[in-house]
Amino acid sequence: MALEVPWLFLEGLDRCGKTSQCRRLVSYLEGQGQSAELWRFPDRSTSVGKMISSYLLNTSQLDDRTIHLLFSANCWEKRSLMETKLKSGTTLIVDRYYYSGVAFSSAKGLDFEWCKAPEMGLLAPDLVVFLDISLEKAAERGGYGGERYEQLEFQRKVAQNYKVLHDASWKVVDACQHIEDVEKQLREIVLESVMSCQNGKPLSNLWS
Ligand code: Z5A
Repeated sequence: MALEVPWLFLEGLDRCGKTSQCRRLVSYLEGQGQSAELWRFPDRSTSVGKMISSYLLNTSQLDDRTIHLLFSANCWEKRSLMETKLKSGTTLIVDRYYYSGVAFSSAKGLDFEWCKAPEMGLLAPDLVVFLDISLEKAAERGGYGGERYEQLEFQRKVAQNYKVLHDASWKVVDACQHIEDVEKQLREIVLESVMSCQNGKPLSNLWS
């Protein structure tokens, strides 16, 4: 199946600016006459997403492996819609996806390979963009709220895991720049990706 639209996801530490930049990218693409949608994981609107949300808000407790599998299930329950959207020509700009699962769960001591296993077969993106920010800079952006993972020491471990997961295919953008400069760089990256998808690109699966 030939695919003519690119899709990508943004990763990074809490407060790196993913949500702001995903919104801006979608508006930009729509302004260019393209069909584009913003997705985010976790998607807290589904029944699985509600369990995740309550865990993140500290109103329920779950075993580390259980919550990891729920994050994974949250991606799986959206997989077929994702495929339908992409095949119908809608570019998806996704705020977090599977790398968050590995980076956050393994920060609790879970094995990387164990964390990756349930994600095998999810759709692989055309592009992973990592918004790079130091812990100190991120903390300056309003501080952390009350959610479970919003703690400096935990975020430090997550940052180390992202370094291990990082590979040459990732595009890294300095997220400490002015918000407009980050946006400009992201637009360039996305346009490059649109060009490289012009002759069609098959959908592929993760970790295959
Ligand atoms: N998680 C997991 O464990 N396993 C998984 O599989 C998945 C996720 C998918 C909830 O995610 C948690 O789920 C998350 C990982 C875990 N835990 N943490 N930490 P979430 O999506 O609900 O929350 P978040 O991803 O951490 O994002 P956030 O707090 O919404 O931050 P953000 O999207 O990166 O940033 P933002 O909202 O765009 O910006 C934050 C502030 O900075 C805001 O005031 C902006 O105006 C400001 N900002 C943005 N860019 C700039 C620049 N360039 N300069 C100055 N200020 C800026």
